[in-house]
Amino acid sequence: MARKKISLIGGGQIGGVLAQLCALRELGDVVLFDIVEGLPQGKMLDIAEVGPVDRYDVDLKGTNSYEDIKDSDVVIVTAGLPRKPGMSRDDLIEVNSKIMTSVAEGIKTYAPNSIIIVISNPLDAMVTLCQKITGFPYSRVIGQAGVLDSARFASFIAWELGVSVKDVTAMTLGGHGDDMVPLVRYTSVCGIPVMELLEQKYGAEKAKEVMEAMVKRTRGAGGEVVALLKTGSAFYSPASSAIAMAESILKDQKRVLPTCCFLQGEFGVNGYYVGVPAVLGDKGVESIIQFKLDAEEQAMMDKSVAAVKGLVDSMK
Ligand code: TXD
Repeated sequence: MARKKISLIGGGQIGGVLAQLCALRELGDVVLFDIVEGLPQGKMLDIAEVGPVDRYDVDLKGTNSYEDIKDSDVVIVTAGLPRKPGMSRDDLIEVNSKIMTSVAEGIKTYAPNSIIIVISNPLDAMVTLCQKITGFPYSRVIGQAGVLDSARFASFIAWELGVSVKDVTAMTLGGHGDDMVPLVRYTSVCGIPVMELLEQKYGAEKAKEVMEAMVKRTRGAGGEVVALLKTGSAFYSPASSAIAMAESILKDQKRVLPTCCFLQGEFGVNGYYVGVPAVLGDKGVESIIQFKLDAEEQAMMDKSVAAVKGLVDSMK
């Protein structure tokens, strides 16, 4: 079997961690592209030189030339500016749209058969733009947000209940913005609905308050990290989250992961990229998992989708 090839567009904070994770897991050969001369070459040399210690053996190349991404199976895009304290993700749209336009053209020309995972913000708008410019099928252009948003929600629940983060399953839907939809009803600890456990601990009324606080913290979790770092945004967690998606695609694992997907009627959304659970395999999005939302959940979803629409329509 030929080795897989992963190209990473953007060699900044997230790009560097992505490259290291690809190497550590030997997902395939890796190309790191950036417009800054020397940056991707330096990072890849640094990661390559520790292969004998970490015991990975893959080809790692840093480049400033799109030609090097040819024959990629998966391309992960982080090119674009991150937030600074006080900024919303949407404030990045103008500058990152220009960057995404050139990146998507590069991928279209040199890696026309690849599956693209976009990470750059504002996420839902950048995925939309990337699909539009490449013209790739919707199933081959997706975005990472939900794996991370769900992991943040699961972390808060585990810390609150004093249980292992490994045993919490949580899910968020919707856009990657302040209106994202953490789905309390489908969140569980080892299969037990989370509200049942919180009610045992606190009684019904306080349990509701505690959950509301965790939902709020999840919605603002990206900003919480930005406020602490002051110079940029989260990078370890978005990288790991995108790698889970890439691995499911490269190994055809068919994992069900919250993914920013193009919807055509699912959850009442038509013609927009929004976060929903999807089966990820070697064809990209192989199916979207649908289920019933109650009235309150649907209202939150509609609000989140309205925010995505507003932003995406502003690009037209
Ligand atoms: O979960 C999520 N989706 C996210 C997204 C979570 C956190 C941060 N997220 C967003 O990812 C963030 O708001 C940014 O838009 C991207 C990348 O974040 P990162 O922290 O990696 O930003 P850096 O360190 O500034 O790196 C960006 C790199 C930098 O090296 C630039 O030189 C490069 O992008 N860049 C380009 N690369 C290729 N082509 C072009 N045109 C280009 N312009 C800049």
